[in-house]
Amino acid sequence: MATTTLHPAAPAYRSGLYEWLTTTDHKKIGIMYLVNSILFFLAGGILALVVRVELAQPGLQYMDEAFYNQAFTMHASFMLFLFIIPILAGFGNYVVPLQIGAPDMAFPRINALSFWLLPLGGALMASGFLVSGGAAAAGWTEYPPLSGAKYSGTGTDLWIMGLTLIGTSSILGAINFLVTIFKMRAPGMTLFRMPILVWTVLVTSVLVLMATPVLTSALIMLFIDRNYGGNFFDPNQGGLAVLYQNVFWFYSHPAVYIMILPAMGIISEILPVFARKPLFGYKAFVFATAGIGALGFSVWAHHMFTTGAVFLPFFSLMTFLIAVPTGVKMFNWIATLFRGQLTFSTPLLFALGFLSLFLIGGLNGAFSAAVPVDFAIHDTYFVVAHIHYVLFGGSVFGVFAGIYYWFPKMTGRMLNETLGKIQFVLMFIGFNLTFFPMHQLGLAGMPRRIADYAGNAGWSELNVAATIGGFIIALSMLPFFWNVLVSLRSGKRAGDDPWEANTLEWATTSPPPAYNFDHLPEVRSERPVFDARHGRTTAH
Ligand code: HAS
Ligand code: CU
Repeated sequence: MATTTLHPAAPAYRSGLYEWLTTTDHKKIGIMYLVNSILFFLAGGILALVVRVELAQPGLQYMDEAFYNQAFTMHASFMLFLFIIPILAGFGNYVVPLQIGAPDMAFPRINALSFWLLPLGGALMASGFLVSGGAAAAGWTEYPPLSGAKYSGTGTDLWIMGLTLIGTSSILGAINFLVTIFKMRAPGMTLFRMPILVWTVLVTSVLVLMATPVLTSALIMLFIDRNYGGNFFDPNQGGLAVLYQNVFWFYSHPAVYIMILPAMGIISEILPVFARKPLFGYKAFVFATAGIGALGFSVWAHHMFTTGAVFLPFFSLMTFLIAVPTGVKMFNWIATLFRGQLTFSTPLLFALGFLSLFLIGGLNGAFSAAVPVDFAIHDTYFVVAHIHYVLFGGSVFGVFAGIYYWFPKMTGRMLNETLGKIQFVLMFIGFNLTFFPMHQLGLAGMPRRIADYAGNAGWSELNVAATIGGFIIALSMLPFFWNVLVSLRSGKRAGDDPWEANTLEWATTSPPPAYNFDHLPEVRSERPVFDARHGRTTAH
């Protein structure tokens, strides 16, 4: 087998805390992304429990409305901006250079900067809890006038500054991914031989590059309005409140695909390995991903149907259209599983969880694309059900699938399968108990973002169920953390390629050396490691 030799002399290895704080190694940075994101997942989860405890019964029991508003605002802000987006970037960081046979990211120091902006931005945002008036409280969308100077305090300024840093981190990361993917692929790794995860990170990076600066501009306008007497969004001074919504959603709708595409990439890596088949319809999958990315810029106003300020037929049609490429992917995933030799290891279970739950979330999104339906469910718990089925059922299940899949590569140790399955079952049950009833609550008219509701509204039982479910989800994290701790010390040795997988990261040691590969197998298809294992050397 022909091989390509890369960086035979890796630099001397420093150890300890100093190494982590100063590293520019994409693998260490990737792991720091994951750890930082999981910490914010915990913080966001605690805030979610605060919200669920308050909502379990009618009346106000444990807090006032002002604190409740901070709790759900910071819950969503942590989960979206400091957990899901960065953890997917973390997987990209760790896995993409390995999968394309590169020694590191194109700009390793900028990569380190992208990471360090995250804890900094997160700390700024979270410090709102310490100032008088408390943290940001106008919802994760921070619509004016609620987020204007009249109705909110320093916490909102801290939120704006924190999010600007987080956005900068995303933009720098996107440039880094794009240059890495276009310029640093190993010999033979043509674009159409790249693993699907790399494709999803590529399209996601384009979305970040085009959308995130627009968010930054919305934040800067809001900041000017709040602090320097700008009147961008104040109708009394000739401004326009819906301008903020337009600019915000021009970012935030593409952002929901920033939050799902890499998770789709993760499960597209996992399903073929555990079904022992190639991914069905590789090229269709690539074009569907690009199609979702492109269409993603023409649907933002489905968040503003009820404002009366957008052209309904156009945005409704485009929103329906975006279900088509996603449907193509659904078909491909199911066809990949069809007649495969399935091994029900934990990564596959989480990937199947993704498939079933994202399907529900996607479909109820498609319901909301119908304008009359949206008028009925807008700002109700139905939307809360939708966002959790796509973001938790989709992205978070995808993230855990990825953790169980790549943990052996990152650490050299396997995670325990029994504990993994216990986590999956608890999380799956807890998730559905929490969020399925929210469809019904929404249809029964329960608004989102309220701390209190009438006892005779008929919403009490379903709210109790949702709160119990929330605690089961929290419980499901215990076997996970236990599993990670025990496995790090004494987990079974993984070897280079424990899953008999297809892509290049499995062709090096676990964990890989500083510059990733001593030599690379020849790349003649999108499954180079499979080819090497089966002695295939001819192109197909
Ligand atoms: Fe969404 C609101 C529509 C995907 C996240 N979404 C949100 C919010 C978030 C979010 C966070 O049109 C709330 C923001 C807030 O705080 O206010 N969403 C869609 C549609 C899709 C979709 C059509 N959303 C996502 C993903 C997210 C995400 C992915 C994050 C990861 N969403 C909406 C709408 C609202 C909304 C309205 C506003 C609601 C309101 O009033 O506030 C699609 O991308 C989903 C496509 C996937 C599928 C499933 C698989 C496809 C198959 C093919 C066949 C299906 C067809 C459709 C042909 C559809 C199997 C059949 C049609 C039927 C009606 C059954
Ligand atoms: Cu949207």
